[in-house]
Amino acid sequence: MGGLFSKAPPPPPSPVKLLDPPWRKHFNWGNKEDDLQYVNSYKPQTEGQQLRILLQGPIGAGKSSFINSVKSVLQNRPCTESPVQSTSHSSCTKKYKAFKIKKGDSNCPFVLNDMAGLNASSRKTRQLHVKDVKRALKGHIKEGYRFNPECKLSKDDRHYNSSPSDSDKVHILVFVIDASTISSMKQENMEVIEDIRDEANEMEVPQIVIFTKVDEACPKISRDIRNVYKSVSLKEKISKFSTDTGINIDNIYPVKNIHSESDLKDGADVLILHALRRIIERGDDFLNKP
Ligand SMILES: Nc1nc2c(ncn2[C@@H]2O[C@H](COP(=O)(O)OP(=O)(O)OP(=O)(O)O)[C@@H](O)[C@H]2O)c(=O)[nH]1
Ligand SMILES: [Mg+2]
Repeated sequence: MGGLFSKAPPPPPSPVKLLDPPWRKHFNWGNKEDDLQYVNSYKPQTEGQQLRILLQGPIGAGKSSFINSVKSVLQNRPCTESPVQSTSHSSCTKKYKAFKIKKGDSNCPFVLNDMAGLNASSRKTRQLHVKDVKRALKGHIKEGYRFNPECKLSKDDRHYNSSPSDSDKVHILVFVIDASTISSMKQENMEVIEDIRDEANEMEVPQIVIFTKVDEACPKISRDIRNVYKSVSLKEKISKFSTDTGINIDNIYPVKNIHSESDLKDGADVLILHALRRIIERGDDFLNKP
């Protein structure tokens, strides 16, 4: 048996607890039908107006996957229309493209604009990226423009829209952030996000944050997506991001993007729809501002 000075065995690691009740008090897993009804019946006040949602975020954060997820949930089958990357060296999405969603014989009155992931490789590319985003926010970039990390869109380019309509302008900016790598996110990326926020704030364009890959960020969520608002580690990541950026925690929505038929049934669909509804509501508030 152990002598007087023998060491006691270390205590077993304490099991990671889940929060009970979940930290986001007013989230209801039963609201899917209500959110679906809101999104499907949404119509801007002005006839013919289009609500434009612009996605922004680091390379590989899941911007294109989020667009596919929205389409998957609204069409009730997995969709892979926006190309998704398999390596994370450079942005897979190179062109400015607005994704429409079919509704009966026409399209939903909102579009999701995909663009190249933010390029933080040098000070110059960071500044150019912010300038491109500013032009996108103002509606100056035409569909199909291929982003060039070496120069911003020139006013002489055939893709420069010199007289944007209200529908060409961006009404809500969505930052897409990878929850699984946020702890090691480069300071340069945070700085670009701040610069883009400054431009959006100047134009009073509202902003929302989507935290993707929550399944990879916490094993408890990987096991059951319904633990998303019970995970202590995810709550800490979201709170820290909110403090660092000044973005209110109520404007940050965790999601797992839809990749398969089963994601459409296990609760990932509920999170995507909830985030989409909030995006549309905030964008619509901006459209209706006096
Ligand atoms: N596990 C998991 N993987 C995801 C999720 N969202 C995206 N991914 C994966 O992350 C990788 C990058 O996703 P993309 O949608 O291409 O990211 P992006 O932001 O559009 O990237 P760029 O266009 O290159 O800037 C792909 O392999 C996706 O399958 C998620 O919620 N969970
Ligand atoms: Mg992409």
